[in-house]
Amino acid sequence: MTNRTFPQGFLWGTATASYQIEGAAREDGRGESIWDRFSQTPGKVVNGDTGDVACDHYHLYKQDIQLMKSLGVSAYRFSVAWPRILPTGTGSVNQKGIDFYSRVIDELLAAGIRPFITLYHWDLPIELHDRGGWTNRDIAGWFADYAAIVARALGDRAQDWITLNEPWCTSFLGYDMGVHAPGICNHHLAVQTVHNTLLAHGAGMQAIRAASPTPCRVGITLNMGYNLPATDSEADRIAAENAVDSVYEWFVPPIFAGHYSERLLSEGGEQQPVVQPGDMALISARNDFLGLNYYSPTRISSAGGVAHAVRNPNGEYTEMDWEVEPEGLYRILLKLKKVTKGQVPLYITENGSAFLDEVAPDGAVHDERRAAYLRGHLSAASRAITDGVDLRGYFEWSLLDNFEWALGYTRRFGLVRVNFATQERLIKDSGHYYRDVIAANAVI
Ligand code: IFM
Repeated sequence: MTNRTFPQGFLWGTATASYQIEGAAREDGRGESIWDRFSQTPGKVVNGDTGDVACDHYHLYKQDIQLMKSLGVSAYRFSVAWPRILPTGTGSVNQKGIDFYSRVIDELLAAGIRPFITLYHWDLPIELHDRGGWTNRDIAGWFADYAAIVARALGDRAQDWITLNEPWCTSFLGYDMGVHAPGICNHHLAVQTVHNTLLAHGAGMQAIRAASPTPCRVGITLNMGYNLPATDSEADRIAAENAVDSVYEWFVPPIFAGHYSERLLSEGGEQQPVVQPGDMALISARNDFLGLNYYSPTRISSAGGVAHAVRNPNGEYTEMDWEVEPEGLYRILLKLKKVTKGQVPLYITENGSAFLDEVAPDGAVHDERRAAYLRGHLSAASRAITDGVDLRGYFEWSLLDNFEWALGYTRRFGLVRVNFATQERLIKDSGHYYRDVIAANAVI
């Protein structure tokens, strides 16, 4: 393998999530989710946007899968909407919901694309929220029951499962900062939510393995950046090394070492998760892989004597105001290799960029910056593999422009442009670039 070529069998994927693309919010028995409620609450989402229609993928899934096939992707990461399967979160199953995902899987397999299913990408049934949502530890059981139903129904054809997407966001954006559904601002509840998401992950893994009719692999997806020094100074280097990375600290030690980070607990004062006997064993059960969502590093400065995050005055930033810096991806991959003792295969389950795309007079989208972002991050991934990281696949975020949560439709991440008025799709130049990368199995 040269430095730019990927191993044989490396998976080239794209990623999406149910609420961000499906639409059909009230169709075929789907129940209400916390994101339906949140987006319909005035002032919560830019322009009052909602996922009611989104990319209308619920109806256009065949076309979207054909688009993926034309790009040559070998894997697709998508999420199942809990309220399509169990409209009130627990109890009776909505067969039409199962049937939809069953059709998606059949279509994927016919196109030669391997499904990676995320069971929770933020659309919690509203009835479960009314029962305390993620702050209620019973959610571990509710989630495990739901996961078993899906694994039993689809596990004959899908073998790769991700329990939760970015539980840090569920916990802190949803329950501490209140900028995501359900929009609560209570740090103590957020800390307990961390623990409950971890419990749900452990219980979910058990349930999926027990219910799947075929052997399967189960993991979780965590969003992680990397603390890089703001300057070359020794003081900044030390400050960056010592700065807390909240996602890493809250989730990696419990899952891979069976305990919470001493540092977080000692800094947390009275804000501690309530842990019951047996919890940590459940949480730290074997993972078949770990999914990493990487977008950007954090720059740490020691100026003024206190380590703090700063902007990089020389950096390039995306429309999310996230710095473009592939070195952070390389470093976090190496760090994860070390912490998992090289024994847990890794997937990059999301990586991508939002830019202000325009359709040019020639009818194309010349998004050179997105293609350059991809090239830089794929080079970093390739370097990490050369340095011994067991990286098995890369899922670009995202296949389609879609509903970017509280920012509504104002940020476009897609390799494929979506005209939200007509639902027309148009492969951007970055999509063509990705197609060529896949064909070469190398960064080009
Ligand atoms: O759109 C989100 C996705 O749902 C989760 N990871 C980050 C993406 C970009 O913000």
